[in-house]
Amino acid sequence: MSKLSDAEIAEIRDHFEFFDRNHNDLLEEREFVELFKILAPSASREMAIRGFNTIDIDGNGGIDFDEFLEWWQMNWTVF
Ligand SMILES: [Ca+2]
Ligand SMILES: [Ca+2]
Repeated sequence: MSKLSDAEIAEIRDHFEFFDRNHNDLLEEREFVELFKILAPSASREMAIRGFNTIDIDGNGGIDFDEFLEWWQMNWTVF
């Protein structure tokens, strides 16, 4: 985690906020599916949902910024 500079974190935060369409500081499943479609256009909806469930570590139905940051640092690996 500490490997990221403030500028990098700010950039990731921008991505997060861009996809957080309803601005509740969580990426819900439908928001994540949209993000995933852009990152991995050939991936199926099932893959996106599987990824969502993996990234939502605390299982509260949304990806918060900490969860997002962790995932981002794994280079979007989920499967
Ligand atoms: Ca949201
Ligand atoms: Ca969560």
